[in-house]
Amino acid sequence: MDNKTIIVSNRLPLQLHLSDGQLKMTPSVGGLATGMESVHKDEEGLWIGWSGLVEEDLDQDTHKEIDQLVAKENCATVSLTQDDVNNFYYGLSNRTLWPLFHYFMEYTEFEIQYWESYKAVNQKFANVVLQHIEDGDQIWVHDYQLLLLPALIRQSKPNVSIGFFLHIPFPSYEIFRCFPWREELLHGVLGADLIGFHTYDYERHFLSSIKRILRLDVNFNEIDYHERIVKVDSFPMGIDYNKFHDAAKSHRKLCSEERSELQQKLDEHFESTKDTKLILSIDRLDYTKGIPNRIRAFEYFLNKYPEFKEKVRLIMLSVPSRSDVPQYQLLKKETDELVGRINGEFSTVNWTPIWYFYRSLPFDNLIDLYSSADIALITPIRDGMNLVAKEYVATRTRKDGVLILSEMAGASKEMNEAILINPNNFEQIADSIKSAIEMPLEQQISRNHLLQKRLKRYSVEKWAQEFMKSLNATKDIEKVIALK
Ligand code: GDG
Repeated sequence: MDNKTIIVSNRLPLQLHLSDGQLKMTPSVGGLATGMESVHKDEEGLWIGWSGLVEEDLDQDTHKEIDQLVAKENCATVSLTQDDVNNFYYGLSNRTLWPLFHYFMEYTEFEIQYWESYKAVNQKFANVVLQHIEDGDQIWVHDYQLLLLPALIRQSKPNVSIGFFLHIPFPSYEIFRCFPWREELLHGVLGADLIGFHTYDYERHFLSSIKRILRLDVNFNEIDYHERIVKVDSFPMGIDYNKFHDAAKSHRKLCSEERSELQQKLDEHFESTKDTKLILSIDRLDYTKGIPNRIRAFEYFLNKYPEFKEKVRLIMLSVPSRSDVPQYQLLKKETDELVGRINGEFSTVNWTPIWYFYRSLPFDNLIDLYSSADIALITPIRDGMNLVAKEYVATRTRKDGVLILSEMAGASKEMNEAILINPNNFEQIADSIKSAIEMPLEQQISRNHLLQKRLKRYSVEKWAQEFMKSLNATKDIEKVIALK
């Protein structure tokens, strides 16, 4: 039998819901799920992850039903208890590693029970992987929830090839060194043959921690580790360019009856206020995304350039996220208050400066928003990559529109033609909004032309292929070492 590829991530590329004892399955819409499609579509391939349901809510029959349902999609589940979810997922993953790796030291909690649970849950993932794995298989592990998994797999199966990709930033040594179990975490990920990051900077920070904490020899981007070579590289994640571009194109052609309710509302808005520019932001409601900063910068813009009152509107889609974590609840409150205060202060009979949606929208509505916006204002304080910036550009079928993007997002490294800003500099953001509104059409087109060309070439499928190609190449390095 041919060697197979096993993908492992915290969540599966499908969502399971249990309502009134009935099990429902829907595909995930996220970038990871679409990106990995090309790797996963292989008949022999397998995707392992948590179903999103906790053991306490499932009886034996439902367990079986879940296994059968997901098996049809070439998936297998890791079963988690409520306690695992509290300590591993909401605990070490989202109250420790997430804030720490995004430089939010003040939000970072170092709790021993979180760490114990993180180790135990990584072991649960390893146990499921080990049930399915055979010598010669390749495994691609994803993200910060599973940093210990590569070493746990390698201990039992030294002859498989393991890749690891981190979707969030890897912080500088000075930040990473604060993590109490830093050596164990690094040894965990070094179980992989290939470790990938979105940008060269994250790669550099990782290698610096490897050298300074573990005192290992690093030769350019290769780590000499227990008679193995571990390769480290950057693979900036792309998007499914054609999916976004084509959706926006066919969307434009829809007749008025076929247009979604949101699009009709947007159409009405444009009919009544022809000169009003629409500025869009889309993100999960997360403190890393710089949402309050963005709203304050918009307020600053309205005060600094009052001639744009009634001529511009900020439309913000904030997708609910991790609402069990206190900082997310506080952020929700702060955002509601800021939007309320600014709308209260600036609104006129004909104009509300901010339209704010706190929900997730279907894909078609997302396309409505992307294609209606003159400007995208994306201002994270830290962001591993930021796919929204890329998706906005991909939907510009006429090549008009301006992207204002934080230089703290990994995406900024490949999107030099955007207006790059420091998310903490309100004055710069305000001036950028003005420049974006006034940017001549030819300049918008020439910038988007270059951006689109790059996004089309380095799509998410290409990203996955490049990673797998590089993982396969590590097998050749091993052969050379064995010959020596
Ligand atoms: C992490 C890292 C890195 C958003 N709202 C809706 C919706 N979305 C989709 C977007 C986009 C995705 O969710 C968000 O991706 P981002 O990259 O912007 O952000 P994170 O969720 O924080 O992702 C990030 C990423 O991993 C990949 O490595 O870029 O830095 O933090 O695809 O389109 N989709 C639908 N409805 C919505 O309301 N259907």
